[in-house]
Amino acid sequence: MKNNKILVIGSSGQIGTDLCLSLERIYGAENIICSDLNPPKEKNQHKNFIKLDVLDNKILTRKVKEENISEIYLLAASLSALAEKNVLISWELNMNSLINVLELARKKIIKKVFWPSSIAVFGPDSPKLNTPQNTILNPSSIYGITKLAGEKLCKYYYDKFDVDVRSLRLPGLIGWRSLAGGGTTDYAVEIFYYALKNNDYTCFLSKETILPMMYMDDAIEAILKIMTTKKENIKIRTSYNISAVSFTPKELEKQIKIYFPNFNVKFKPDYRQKIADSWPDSIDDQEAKVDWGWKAKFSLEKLTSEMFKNLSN
Ligand code: AKB
Repeated sequence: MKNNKILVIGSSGQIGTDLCLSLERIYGAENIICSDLNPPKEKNQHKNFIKLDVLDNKILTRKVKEENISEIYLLAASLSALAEKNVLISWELNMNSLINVLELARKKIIKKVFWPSSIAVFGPDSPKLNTPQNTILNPSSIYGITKLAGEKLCKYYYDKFDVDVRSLRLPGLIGWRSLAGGGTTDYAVEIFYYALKNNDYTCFLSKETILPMMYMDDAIEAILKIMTTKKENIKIRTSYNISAVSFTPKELEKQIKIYFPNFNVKFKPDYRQKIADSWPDSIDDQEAKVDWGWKAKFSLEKLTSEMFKNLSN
C-alpha cells in the first residue's frame, strides 16, 4: 500500500480516536498517519503520529507528498457550542481546513477525501420530524453555517474538478474511548462518566429536548462504508443524512437508572438550548440506505449497555 496511505487529521478527537483504531486494524497501522495538534490520549496509541496544523498549508502539502498520502479523513473542527464563543477562529478552522484538503485533491496530490457535515446544517425552518435529505437549510449557529458552506464546497469541487469527496451529516455521537468536546450533544457522553462515579449530573439542555444521536460504532461503520462504496453509487455530493436513534435527556436518565437507580439529573439549560432547539428531532436517511446500504445497529438500550460495559472496564 506504498502509494495508498491514509492521513487522519484530528486523530486525537472524539471521532478520530475511534476511527484511527479501525483504519489501523483494516489497512495496517503502517499505512495510517494519525495527526493532530494534541497528542493521543495514550502514549504509543498509534504507530504513526505527527503533530500537524491543518491550517499550515505548506507543511500539510509537504507531509502529504512525503508520506505518499492518497486519502484524507479531515476531522479537525470547532463544534457547535465552542464555535458560538469563537466565531472567527471557528470559521477559519472549519472552512480553511476543508479548502486546504480539497485543493490537494483538485491538484491530484490525493485521490479521496472524507469530511463530516452535521445535523447542524438544518435550522428552525427545516421540518423537525424525519427531516428529509433535501429541505430548507437555514442554520442559525455559526457551526451550522460552516457545515452548510462546506457541503456546498464539496459539491462544487466534485462537479467542477471531479474531486472524490464524501460526507455524512452526523448526529450527536456517543462513544466511550474519548469525551466529546465543544458540542451541543456532549451531555449524552458526559452523563455516563457522572453516573459511573456515583455523582449527580446537571444537564445543560432541558429534559424534553429530543435530538438525533448515534453510537460511535455505528458512525465509524458509516464512515468506512461510504468511503469504500463504488464512486458511481455515491449520488449525493453535498452530504448524506444518516440516522440511528433520537432521545431526550430524561429518556437517557431513565435508561441509566436501570444500572444506577440512585442516579439523578438536574436540568439547567444554558446557551446551548437555543442551538439544540434549532435542530431536528429525527432524520430521514432513506438515500443513504438505498445508495450504499446504510443501517444503524445500536438502539438507546444497546448503546447504554455498551457504554457502561466498556467504561467500567
Ligand atoms: C455538536 O453538538 O456540535 C456535534 C454535532 C451534532 O455536529 N456533536
